[in-house]
Amino acid sequence: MPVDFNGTWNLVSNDNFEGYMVALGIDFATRKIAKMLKPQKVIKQDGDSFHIHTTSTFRDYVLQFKIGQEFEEDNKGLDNRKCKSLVTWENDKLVCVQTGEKKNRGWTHWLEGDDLHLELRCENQVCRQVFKRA
Ligand code: VLP
Repeated sequence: MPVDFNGTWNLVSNDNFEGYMVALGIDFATRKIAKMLKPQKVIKQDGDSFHIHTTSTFRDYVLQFKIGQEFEEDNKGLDNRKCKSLVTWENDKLVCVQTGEKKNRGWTHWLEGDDLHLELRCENQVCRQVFKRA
């Protein structure tokens, strides 16, 4: 059975989001707002096609991709830097490498018990987020 990420997920913890945002060059005023947010993720998975909608009261971000197919990502409303992104399976983890101006940029999603985990990486910073089903 492949892992099934489908569902609506609410953020319950957000470790070192500040460090991750600083590494991305997000300005102070935006960081102050962003760290108060409790974003929700709506994930639609159909085979190897994914649609991940991250919503919040401040900004939304939509990401659509197919496993193994590199695409241009604009990061609009985040740091607005374009990068080339590639998502692959590493065992049961969804691993994204975001190649561009920022070194070591990417993220990993996985399920652990009933929780959705997301690790966000940029340069030497790692942010760890945990989501629970809405
Ligand atoms: C920018 C950094 C906060 C902070 C300012 C705006 C969207 C995996 C992947 C799918 C992400 C989320 C990245 C969040 C980086 C914020 C607005 C917060 C709400 O998720 O699920 O794109 O990369």
